[in-house]
Amino acid sequence: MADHANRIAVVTGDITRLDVDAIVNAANESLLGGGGVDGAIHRAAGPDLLAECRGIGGCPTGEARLTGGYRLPARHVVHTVGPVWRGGTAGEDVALASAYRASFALAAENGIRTIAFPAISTGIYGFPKERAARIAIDEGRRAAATGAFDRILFCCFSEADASIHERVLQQMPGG
Ligand code: AR6
Repeated sequence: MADHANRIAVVTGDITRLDVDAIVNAANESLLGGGGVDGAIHRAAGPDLLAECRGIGGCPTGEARLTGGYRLPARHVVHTVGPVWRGGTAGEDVALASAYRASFALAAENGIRTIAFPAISTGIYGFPKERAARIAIDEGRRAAATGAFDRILFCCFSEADASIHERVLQQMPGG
């Protein structure tokens, strides 16, 4: 168990630079691009990514879809859609956990062993950062415990976000 838990790490930086089997995109239900990390991933991957996304026809909140990585160092992109924060009583926690769980499941089905996540829903969608980090790391621990992954990275865009994740990771031992 401890061995699997040690496969989880928090890193700071631009997720589009990571050389992993898959990076996760915090997309919207259209899968046709947007701002934030979604915009950065589409810019770095190039137009072929959007072309493949067009053929998918969208993704409901809490689900995930797989594409190629094109010009990214990552071979694949797992596109998932987190919830828009509406105050916390509209099922946001369950929807966010579902986005992580669906991403891990899709990755495992496709033989992806190294995966990096951005802090889904915590930017434009307004989900409180620490609450989201608890859900992300809880789901990361469940996925690590299956043994399906060699490396699970939580890629934060700022040092401040990374310290929140580090703190949560240390507060929640075991799993
Ligand atoms: N690498 C890593 N993390 C990043 C990067 C990057 N290059 N760029 C931003 N972040 P957001 P959401 C962080 O807003 O809240 C889009 O328009 C950012 O600091 O990208 O799920 C979609 O199309 C934050 O911590 O995603 C949707 O419409 C985290 O990524 C909507 O935004 C998520 O912020 C989704 O909103």
